[in-house]
Amino acid sequence: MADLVTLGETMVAFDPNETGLMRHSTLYAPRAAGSESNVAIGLARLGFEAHWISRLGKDEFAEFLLRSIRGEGVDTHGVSFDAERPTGLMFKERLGTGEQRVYYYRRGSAASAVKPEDVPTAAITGARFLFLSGITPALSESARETCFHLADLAKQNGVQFALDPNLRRKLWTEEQARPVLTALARKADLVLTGRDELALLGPWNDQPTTDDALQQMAHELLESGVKIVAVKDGANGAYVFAPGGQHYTPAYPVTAVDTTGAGDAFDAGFIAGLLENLPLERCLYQASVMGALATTVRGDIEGLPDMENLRRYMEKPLQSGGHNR
Ligand code: KDG
Repeated sequence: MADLVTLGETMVAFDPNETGLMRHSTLYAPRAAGSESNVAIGLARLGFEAHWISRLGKDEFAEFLLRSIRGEGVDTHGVSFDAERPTGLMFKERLGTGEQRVYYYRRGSAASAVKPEDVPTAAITGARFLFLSGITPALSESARETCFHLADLAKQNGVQFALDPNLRRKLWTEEQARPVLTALARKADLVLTGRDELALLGPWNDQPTTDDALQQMAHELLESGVKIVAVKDGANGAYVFAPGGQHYTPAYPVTAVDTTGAGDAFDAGFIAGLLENLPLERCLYQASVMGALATTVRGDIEGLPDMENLRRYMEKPLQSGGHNR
């Protein structure tokens, strides 16, 4: 039985070796980039059984992604191949100011054509957790339909459904995203959201700028049937809300070099805590340590720890972002 099954698009991300406008970039490192495979890798590194389902083109990029993800110990047997459509790609641009931009080449990709029949039912019903991000329903009608189908399948079979809205403004607008994410969140047992994305999960127009507004929104989600709401607020820390109470943790001190993938690492850390039956406060702390560690290294997953190191960092926090001696 897989501890976690997830479905989503992973692209080859071309990461430039130098900073500056893309037009001047001559050297790129390819990396696997996909929120859902990041979560699966995060769990696999901690020793859990994670299964990633997707569609890839019949191309060399697909081979690169399979090798990268499988090489991390993630089960990829649910991946199917499309001879007509390519594997999605993205390019990163790292400006000298520290600003990062991404350019997607994923429209019409193999993964965007995913449909409910592509996912073996047993892969979902035999897992402890289903993880979906709000990126997948933004890819196409059939991808959206697949997300709702999987969420229903999870619910009917007692599989815990975890959702991260992961808003991607290059894929859809907030107006397009809100009804879809709100409906999907109503089916979730666990919502893992950025503070700035929380308002998209209900009929709220404004972001929760005050703690009262944050609590109010989280409680409304709990009243709608969600069992746990975890809220990520970057350097300001993170919160968890559940019917039994709420907790806050300050951000774990690290020197961040690349924040991409931090949210996925947080999700993996939190779900790992639930899989281990840790108290919610401990799940939150573990998640925040995972999220912080992911930022210490360039790339989405390169900074993710194994269980031994995660425990070490949890027991002995780094000194003000520096290194332990
Ligand atoms: O969370 C990091 C991912 O978002 C990124 O690596 C690629 O999944 C991705 C996306 O759709 O932007």
